[in-house]
Amino acid sequence: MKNTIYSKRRKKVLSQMQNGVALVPSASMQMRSNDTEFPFRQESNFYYLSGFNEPDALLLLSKNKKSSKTVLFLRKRDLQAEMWVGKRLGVEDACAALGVDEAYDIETLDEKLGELLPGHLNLYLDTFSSNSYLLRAKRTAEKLSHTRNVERSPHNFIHLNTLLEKMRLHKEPYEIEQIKKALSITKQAHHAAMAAAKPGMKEYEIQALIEYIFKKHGSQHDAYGTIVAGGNNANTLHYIENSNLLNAGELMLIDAGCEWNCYASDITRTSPVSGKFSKHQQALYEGILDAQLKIIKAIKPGGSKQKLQAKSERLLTEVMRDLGILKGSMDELIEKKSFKKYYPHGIGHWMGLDVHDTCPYKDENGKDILFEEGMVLTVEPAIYLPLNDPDIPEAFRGIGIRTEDDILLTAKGHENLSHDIAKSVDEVEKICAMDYREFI
Ligand SMILES: [Mn+2]
Repeated sequence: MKNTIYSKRRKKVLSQMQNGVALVPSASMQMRSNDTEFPFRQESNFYYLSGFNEPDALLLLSKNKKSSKTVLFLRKRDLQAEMWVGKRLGVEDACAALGVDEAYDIETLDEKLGELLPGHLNLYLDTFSSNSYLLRAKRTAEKLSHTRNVERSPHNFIHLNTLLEKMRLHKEPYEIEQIKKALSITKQAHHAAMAAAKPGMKEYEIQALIEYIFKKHGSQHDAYGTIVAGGNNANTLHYIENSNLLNAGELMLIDAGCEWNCYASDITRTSPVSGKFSKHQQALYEGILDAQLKIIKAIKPGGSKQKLQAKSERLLTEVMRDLGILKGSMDELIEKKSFKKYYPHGIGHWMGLDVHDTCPYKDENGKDILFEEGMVLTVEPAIYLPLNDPDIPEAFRGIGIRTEDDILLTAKGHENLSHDIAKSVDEVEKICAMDYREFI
């Protein structure tokens, strides 16, 4: 079943290729310090086409008039190395396990490329990458181009990512399932965090609880660096220090999501450290939430992220004007983009194998990509009001609020995949009053 998904995707890539060879390298282990390494995370495009989770591999798809085939280069079995760092699939079992036509030891790459590249015109690869396998393939292609007895060899470089990014934009049912599974764990973590937070705790204690729940439920990785930001720290957009105190009366912004089989979840919630929103916090929170609900409601096939952006700018400007944070007429505030000072980022992004999925927002003609069934995007309106900004009414200074959900485009509209993560003031305050152990 699993292999069917990947082999279907490989066939789809092949069907869009002219005469040529496509090369997709895996990730490799990265050194953290001296001889210790970062945890391994597979390269998304490689995983998308292979489902194979080992480092030091390369997928090759080739197509010419005569035939097309898929080839995987991977590490050979090595009992000594496997005793130290774990089992390898190995060359012998690769074809049966992964459904590729041929498999070879990655150490024979240069030699095999010398045989596999001739007879093809195009090389499909990440043209911007400095991946060592891709550089070696380019060198082999260059050498072949100087060899007179080879009838022809690849000399056109085509950016493969463009093709893959378009494919990844439309999620298959299997992919939606993985995102839903990731979200079911992320939900527990957010609820536990809301319930556990108390004045006097450190932000990293909440981070530890969130990441404990991710791991406890079998998530292999956090989809991105967890943000736990108390009070004014929420106004630092990518605050990952998480080392300050959570203070009574302040809000706590948490942006955290786990991965499931390399698929991301991306959720932000803002909750009161002491368990109850203050009047001003609630007014701002409900303004942003109301805007978010209206934006989500507008999501349906035919829409676009750019339209949602414009809608979010208007709605959040209204919120800030109503609360006296921005002053002036709506038209003037929109015209001058006054909202940018307190809402400086986009309304959302594609999500999938990457938390910020590398799918296009504009097509080849520069036109906005229109929403279609199967696309997944986040919706994350926010207002950040720094403590040291004298233009902001004093009661609102030091408050930063963001609310983020993951939305699936359906045939007629949308499905909020994270609809069951507490969000209204009542729901959030109810969770805050609970015992966090109920969510572990
Ligand atoms: Mn996001």
